[in-house]
Amino acid sequence: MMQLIYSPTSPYARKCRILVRELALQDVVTEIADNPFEDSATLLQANPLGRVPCLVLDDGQALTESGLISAWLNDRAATPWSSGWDDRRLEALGSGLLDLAVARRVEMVRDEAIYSSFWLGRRERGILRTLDELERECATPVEPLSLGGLTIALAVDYLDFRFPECEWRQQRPGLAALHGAWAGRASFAATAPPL
Ligand SMILES: N[C@@H](CCC(=O)N[C@@H](CS)C(=O)NCC(=O)O)C(=O)O
Repeated sequence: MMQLIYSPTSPYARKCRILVRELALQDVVTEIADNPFEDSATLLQANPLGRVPCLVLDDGQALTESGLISAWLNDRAATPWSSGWDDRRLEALGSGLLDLAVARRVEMVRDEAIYSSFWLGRRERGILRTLDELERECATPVEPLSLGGLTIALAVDYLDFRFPECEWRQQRPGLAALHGAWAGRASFAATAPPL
């Protein structure tokens, strides 16, 4: 049985947990909850980076990075999602949006004395530019059940989770529709971060 080490608030880990459910891999992947900031022996032994998600394979090898784990899981599914270069391009943009949102959050929870308005502003501008670009991409509807579609939906959902004041839906009906398609799915609800 493969082991997926995750934390309940990690959007990167959530992507892998959703794939386990959507691709019907629950019989071959078991989930192990962990808090990466506690540096548990289980996590550090599997992943020297000290980050989640981490997928420990049956032979003991471990995969890090949500994109790699997702591609691995998709390859093992009986009915994989189709994923070409265009989807990978969108997946990378969605992952980048997530990276900016997580970096903005990290900057915000620092002690105010060392908090950087330069980095905060830089992250915010990047988030807005990427949201606008993704909205243009949605002019041709993005397939929700794709690695790109899922990653984008998770990135905007993370904005709702950490920055509820962010009105990303305004003027972005395409992105709102993509998020809406995921919001109604059982796998999305089952993996939602705790409030
Ligand atoms: N690029 C990585 C990012 C993973 C990541 O940053 N995970 C966070 C949780 S959201 C973590 O484990 N942070 C602990 C740390 O950075 O020390 C991926 O796609 O898996």
